[in-house]
Amino acid sequence: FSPEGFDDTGAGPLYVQLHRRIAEAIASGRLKPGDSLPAEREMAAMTGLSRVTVRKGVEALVASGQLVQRRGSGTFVAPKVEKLEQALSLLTSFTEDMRRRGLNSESRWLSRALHNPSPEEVMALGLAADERVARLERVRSSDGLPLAIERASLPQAILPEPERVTTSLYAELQARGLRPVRAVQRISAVNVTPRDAELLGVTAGVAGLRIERISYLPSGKVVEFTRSLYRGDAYDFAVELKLAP
Ligand code: 16G
Repeated sequence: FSPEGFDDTGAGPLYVQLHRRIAEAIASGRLKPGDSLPAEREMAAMTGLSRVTVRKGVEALVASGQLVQRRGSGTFVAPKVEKLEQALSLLTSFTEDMRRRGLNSESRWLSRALHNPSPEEVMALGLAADERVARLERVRSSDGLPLAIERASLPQAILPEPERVTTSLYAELQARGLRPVRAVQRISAVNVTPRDAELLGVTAGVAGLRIERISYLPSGKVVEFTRSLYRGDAYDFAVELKLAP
């Protein structure tokens, strides 16, 4: 970042010139995914631009997803994210989906324990009066890239020892003869909250996909009520449509 080349004689507003310069550095590979950018104050000193101009230029790159801002740690070049296409009509688990693509899957556990259920969980899971709920909360990643936050709730009767789930919930259910065979899923658009943005390594406010899944045993008993937040920049959900009868 040098002061040379910024001019106010027709090359567009100064913040646009800065935006273009950073975008070019990313495109040419001079700035690489994960590289950190100097603080706003330093960039202003290096370029001779005002802090307001620097902020506007950086904000535009954050909005377009080329830079990522993390509270307390600074501004970085966004990691390269290849979009994953995910079929919507198959009842598969995260681990299975990643394995099918030849990718590894990792979980960072946030919590894994039995709790007293919330009214929402009682309704979704159809819990008995004094039944507790197993809650599994984790960040799901592949090759170090966080892709989704998952908050799964299961009746205690289905998963009495949540701490036994180490890698795959569905593998554990399968081993206990309780693998779900049917599920309903709802997808909605959200803006990622600051807390979730921190967990996913994205900028607060970017687009995310909230997915709710309720899955069932052949008997009709509910197995899980899971709320997931998928990165909007990492997922494409695809479904096959048939002609209405
Ligand atoms: C998927 C499911 C989630 C399930 C999890 C089990 C969606 C939106 N959600 O992520 O409901 O609990 O897989 O994954 O697809 P695991 O067997 O790898 O733990």
